[in-house]
Amino acid sequence: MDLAFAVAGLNSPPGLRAKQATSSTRTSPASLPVSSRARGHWAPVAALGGLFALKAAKPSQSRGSTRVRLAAVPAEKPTKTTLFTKAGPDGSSLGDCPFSHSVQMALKLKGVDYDVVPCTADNKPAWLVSEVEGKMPCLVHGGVAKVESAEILKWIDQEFPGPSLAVPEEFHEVFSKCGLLEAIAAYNKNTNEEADSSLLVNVQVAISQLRLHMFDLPIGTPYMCGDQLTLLDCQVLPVLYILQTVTADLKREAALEPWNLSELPESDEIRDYYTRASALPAFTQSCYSPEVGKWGWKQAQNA
Ligand SMILES: N[C@@H](CCC(=O)N[C@@H](CS)C(=O)NCC(=O)O)C(=O)O
Repeated sequence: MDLAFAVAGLNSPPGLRAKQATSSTRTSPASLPVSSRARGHWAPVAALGGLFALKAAKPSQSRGSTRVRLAAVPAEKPTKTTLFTKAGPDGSSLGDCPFSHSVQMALKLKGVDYDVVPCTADNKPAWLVSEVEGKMPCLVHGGVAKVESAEILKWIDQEFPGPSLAVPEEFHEVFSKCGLLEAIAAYNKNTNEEADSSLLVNVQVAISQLRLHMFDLPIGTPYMCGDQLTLLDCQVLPVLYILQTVTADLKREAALEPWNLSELPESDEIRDYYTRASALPAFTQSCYSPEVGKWGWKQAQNA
């Protein structure tokens, strides 16, 4: 059974209202003002050529035009290519999972026809539990069930025709080394004012690592590895989506000052990258809703 799932679509990319900057020049890190809030922690950021906190547009809450085809939990392992993933608060909608978001992006870039099956802890099919310890995301294809998103992503690239999503060897460690997911997770979970500035700086340092990576590419390179999206973009964008659609709400609820890419100058490489890449259908059509994202991170705060 297919359950249509659609989040009301806006034209702008999820979480960023800013006009796309098309400048062919790099933003000069040295020329940018430093956040008064983060000034005390500025040294490591400056050393990385970081550029933060120019007060630009306030973080927005715009939503992606999501279209994910959801199916009910089947008892048997499906024959159709199917992604088993965390369910949202109602137990049947698409849950917040950046790893599944990455997997869906890769499937869409390959043009794969697939179903998504959101599962709760209580309704995972027996084979999922016995075969892969109930781990999700789990992609089933051709009777094989794969878990661990990094492995699933490589598998998708090898298994399906369509554009190569391979990440050049020299960029294999960009995502794991930048520590973006870990930094955003720690920042999102924090509700303590004293710790917030340094956790924010960690997020900004991780973003700086990505910016430095982009600085090494020819000027005007649109994506993380070149002119086409690769698995690296599939990993980075779902994490930036969290920062852009969930973090500010969490911070306001905790009476903390919010920060996200919208605080950066419009010509900032990573802000510009997110504006550009998050407008692509493979991204917007695989987003869970910001409300579901907030629900997930509130749970993480209380865990
Ligand atoms: N290292 C794993 C992490 C997967 C993960 O953390 N999945 C979470 C959501 S983001 C999940 O599905 N939790 C629900 C469950 O396991 O029942 C991967 O990369 O696939």
